[in-house]
Amino acid sequence: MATVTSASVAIPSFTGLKAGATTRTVSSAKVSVSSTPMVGVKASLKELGVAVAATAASVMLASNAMAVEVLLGGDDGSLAFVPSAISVAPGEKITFKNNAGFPHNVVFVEDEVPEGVDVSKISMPEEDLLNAPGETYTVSLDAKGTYSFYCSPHQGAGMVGKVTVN
Ligand SMILES: [Cu+2]
Repeated sequence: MATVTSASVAIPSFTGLKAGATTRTVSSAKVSVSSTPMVGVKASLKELGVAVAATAASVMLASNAMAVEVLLGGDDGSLAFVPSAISVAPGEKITFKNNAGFPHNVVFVEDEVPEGVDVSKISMPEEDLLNAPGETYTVSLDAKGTYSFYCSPHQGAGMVGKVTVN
């Protein structure tokens, strides 16, 4: 379901954590710790809903049918997914491409995906990173609904995004 096109590199500190705790436990802890600062980001994303919908529509028109590309890092050096909100059809390919400010990764939030979706099957491992320019991570989502995701190195800087499958 999810593929990384080229080798990614592990952060040594995370490798150490894995020895004493399961990956799932580490991941859950990170999500709950960061949930409070993310509230502001979510609110502002909602306010931008109209503009974001227009952006997503133009992205779909500009790219091949059944494929959407999201840049990791803005051309201006901003730590963001560009665009940060997209809409796709079930099964449509979403390709995240390293653009600037890397390393980046793509991790889906456990309690912010449709019910029954296993985030470990659609996320990159938190300790894996896309390090080189143009590296990609491609995923397709089958269950309809809204999914939240973030880049683990830059989540604190607001590098979060949303995809709606409909
Ligand atoms: Cu990032």
